[in-house]
Amino acid sequence: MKKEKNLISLERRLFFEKGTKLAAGSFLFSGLFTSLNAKESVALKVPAWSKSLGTVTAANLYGLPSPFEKDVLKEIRLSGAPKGYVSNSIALTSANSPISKIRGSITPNGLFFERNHSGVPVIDPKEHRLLIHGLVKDNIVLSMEKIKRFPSIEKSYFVECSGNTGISKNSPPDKTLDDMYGLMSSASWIGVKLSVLLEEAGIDLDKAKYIIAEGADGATMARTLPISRAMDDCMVAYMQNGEAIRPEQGYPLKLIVPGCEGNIHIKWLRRLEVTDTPLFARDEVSKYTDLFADGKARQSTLVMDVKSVITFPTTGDRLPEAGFYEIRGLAWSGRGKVKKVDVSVDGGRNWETAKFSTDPLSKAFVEFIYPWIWDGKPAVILSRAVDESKKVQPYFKQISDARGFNSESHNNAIQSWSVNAKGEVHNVRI
Ligand SMILES: Nc1nc2c(c(=O)[nH]1)N[C@H]1C(S)=C(S)[C@@H](COP(=O)(O)O)O[C@H]1N2
Ligand SMILES: [Mo]
Repeated sequence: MKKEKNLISLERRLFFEKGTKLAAGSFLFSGLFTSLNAKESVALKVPAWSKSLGTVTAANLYGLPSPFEKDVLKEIRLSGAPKGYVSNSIALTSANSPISKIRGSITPNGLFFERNHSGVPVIDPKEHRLLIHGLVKDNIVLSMEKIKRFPSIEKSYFVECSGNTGISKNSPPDKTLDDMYGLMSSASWIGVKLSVLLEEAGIDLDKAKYIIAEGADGATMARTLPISRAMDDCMVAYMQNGEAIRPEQGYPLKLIVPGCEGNIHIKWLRRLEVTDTPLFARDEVSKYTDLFADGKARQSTLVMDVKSVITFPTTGDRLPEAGFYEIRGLAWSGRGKVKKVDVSVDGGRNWETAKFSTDPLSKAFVEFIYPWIWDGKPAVILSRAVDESKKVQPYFKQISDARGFNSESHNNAIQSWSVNAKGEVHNVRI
């Protein structure tokens, strides 16, 4: 039978790839496939939708997902606004991406996470301007039309809020993957390199040390960027996964600072000032700093360190039976490409290297996959990423030993999930 042939070759592949000492000829996937064979007849039924006309194409001029996917939505977290923020509505603050329900290295635009300090402004691109001034030869004011006439590039980069997976004293057993990891997303951006625009304005590279970037929203959010980074891989983006940047992500213009904390990706970008001193804005001296146990705070952490998380199976999932499962997850690093991801299914005693679904790109998400035969016994599964700068993802204890529990941001710890004998998956900290 064809199915059994596939089964055997899949099993062999697994056997040789993993080099495990499985008894030759054992049916690793038998549970999975025989149950299908028994329940479903070989001849396919002709369903109702094969016997009638579909809906009118023009009924939906902006494509939407299948109505059967309607629970795949962003989620507003009821944490309220952080202290010190002017916000009269929870909806003004943030929405998590449903990480557990999507796959791969790109986040669909409609499911990209949101973090807004004063809501989402509605900006007319015809009226929007970008001012470049300060330590430049000429102050320049650019319309969107002019910006789009500069040579452009396309790059995939992740954006992760520094508060993603916030540090907390207790392992939060009730917290799900989406609760903890939903403040991150990844897209393919098209825009102009920031260095091209700064050079156009005639940046004075002898004096310039920083760029202050400011948004056009009610928060006029502003951050300071070191000049070395500004002249490296930053971009001023106007397209997100092939269409105009979504209003929630900064329409019509977003500053991309690859690999750095979400907060410095200024949305609704309207001003770039070349300076020799940092701005010391609220969001770089009060928020987005890391408060250590001794009361001292680290500022300008900026880079998001190497991190990974298993996205299947995860909290809320229930494995229906013992047998074959593909463990999968996401890995990323603000310092370049992810070099490898190791997976352990025994609480970190033994590790094996996972495969990638696609080639890792610098400062972008990559999906890792790892074949697993669950024996039906309790297990603790975890992943650990290493990047090309040789940084290794730490255990939570290493982070809390160094920093204590005061800081909320920049937690890139290893995440573990436990699977009990019933196949139920929970959040555990080991
Ligand atoms: N102008 C402006 N830029 C902003 C913000 C904002 O409120 N206003 N929020 C910042 C924060 S804290 C994060 S994490 C990212 C979130 O980007 P996203 O909403 O496109 O996912 O945008 C950053 N840029
Ligand atoms: Mo953020």
